[in-house]
This record gives sequence, structure tokens and C-alpha cells, in this order.
Amino acid sequence: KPCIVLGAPVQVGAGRPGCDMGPSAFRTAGLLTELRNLGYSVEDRGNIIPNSLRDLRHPNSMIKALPEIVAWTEAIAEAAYQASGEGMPIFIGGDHSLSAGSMTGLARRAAEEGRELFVLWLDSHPDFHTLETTTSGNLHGVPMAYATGLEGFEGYFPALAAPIKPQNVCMMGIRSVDPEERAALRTAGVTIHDMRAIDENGIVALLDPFLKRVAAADGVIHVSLDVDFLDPGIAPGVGTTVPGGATFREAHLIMEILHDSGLVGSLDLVELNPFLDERGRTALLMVDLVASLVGRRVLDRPTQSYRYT
Ligand code: DIR
Ligand code: MN
Ligand code: MN
Ligand code: MN
Repeated sequence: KPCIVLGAPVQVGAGRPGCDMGPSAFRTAGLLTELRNLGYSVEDRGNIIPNSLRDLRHPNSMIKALPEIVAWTEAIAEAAYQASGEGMPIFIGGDHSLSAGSMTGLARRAAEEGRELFVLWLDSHPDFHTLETTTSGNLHGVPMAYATGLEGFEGYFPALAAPIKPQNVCMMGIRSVDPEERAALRTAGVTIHDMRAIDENGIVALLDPFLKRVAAADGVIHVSLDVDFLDPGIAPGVGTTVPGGATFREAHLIMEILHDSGLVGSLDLVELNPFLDERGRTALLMVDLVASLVGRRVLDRPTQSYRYT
């Protein structure tokens, strides 16, 4: 199956500009070459164009750029649905609001194929606000609540063809949760491994049970990787740095195990802000992580212990 690269230069979901340069930075950092060098056929579909704007107003006056984000979500969901029928979609953002489109388009595809979509959410934030609860008004804070079918998006965001089951979502790296998100997460049934859980247990003990559940359900995993999952010391090119993030090896280990699992069907690379980056080092690290996810390894070691399919 080919890798299908889709740019989504949406930035109005984040608090500050710069993410619209993300797709260019990923391409400049060699994403396509890296995939081709690993033996994949790669199709770059260029950047997605958002749908036309509709006049949408929400009672929560904090919300920023609702018509724009809805227009992006519609277009990205359609592109995700199409591409997932043809290969492995890789969405290069763009802020994390793009996942409202990618996840819902992928969920629609999975439902049609009678398969269950699982999401591995790698982020310092759960992005579990609804339109009512967001206080920053930045809509990169809502995609997971939307895609799992929380209330209050109807009439604004596109109707969900197939809501993602909260039990099918596993979050890792979480270390910045707003009070309203905390309350919503408590009732939703999402699996959350915060940074403390990673410190105490390590990556393998947390990831392994999730992969076993996916395999048992004959599911497929969408990986959503927010740059701020990583520690700011190694990944400064993001508008919302949070101290105490995943290390270089923790991040690579996740990617390597995911590759061995054979369960990943699609990927988001989000929140890269090249304006804040240091000579492209964050973009290069993200590309490096993608290489591990698609099979680059240091030695030809037999890692069949992580084979779940
Ligand atoms: C904060 C920050 N929870 C908000 N969110 C994100 O604005 O809702 N930063 N996603 O990356
Ligand atoms: Mn995020
Ligand atoms: Mn984040
Ligand atoms: Mn958030």
C-alpha cells in the first residue's frame, strides 16, 4: 500500500500563527525521501483546500475561527475518507484541529469496512474540550471530544458518520489538562497515560495492553502525534511547549513497537510551528520518528515479540 501524504496548513485553531508553514517544513525536512528510502511508494497529494465558509456563530464568544475550522474539517474528513481507501494517509499539519477531520473521515472508512478504528493520541494535551467548555477558544483543543461524539458539536461541525468509541482511544504523554477536560475525561472512558504513568511504568507496559486490545478486535490504529508530546528540549518548534515531555528514546520506542505491531493504518503530524523551530530540528526529529514508525531499525533484530497480528 502506498503512503499518501496530505498537507493541511490550518493554523487558526492554534493560539498563534506559524503552523501554516508546517507542511512545507515536513517536506523540506525530507519526509517523502525518507519514506521512499524505506521502500514505500509515496504519493504527495499536495495541500488540502478548505471548503467555503458558512456564517456560523456560537454562544461561547471565546471561540475563534469557527467557520474556518468547520470548513477545514469538512475538506479534511473527505480527503481522509478517500485516501484511506487507497493507502496509508499521512496528514502533515497544521494545528491539531486537523484531527477533527482526519479522525472522522478515517472512522467513516473503518465503519464501512466493518473494522473498528482505534486512536493512539500522543500529546501533552487531551484536546477534549467541547464548544461550550473551551476557555481559550482555540479549536485545536476540541478534536478528540468531537470525534468521540461528545455533545454540542451538532449544527456546527459535520455530523459524524461513525463516532469513535472512547474506549478505543489511548492517550500517552498527557501533562496539561484543563478542569473541564478533566471532568469530561473522567466520565468518557478514555485510557489516559500521563507522564507520571510513563515515568513509573515505562512505555512497553503501557502500550502493550492497548495493542493487544486492538489486535483482539481486529482493529486499525490511527496515530495522532502532536509535537508537544515531545520534551521541549528536543522539540522546541511548537506554540504550546509543556515541560517534562517524552524523551527521544521513549518516542522512538513507541514508533518502533507500533511498526512491529503491524496495526497502524494512518498518521497525523501536527502542531509543528517552523517559525518557532531552531534550524528545522523539530521537523527533522518528527521525520525521524516517522521513519521508525514505518520500519527503520538499527539492527535486523527479530522483534517478533511485538507482533500482534
Ligand atoms: C488548552 C491548550 N487546553 C486549550 N490546548 C492545546 O487551549 O484548550 N494545546 N491543544 O496544544
Ligand atoms: Mn494537541
Ligand atoms: Mn498539545
Ligand atoms: Mn487542550
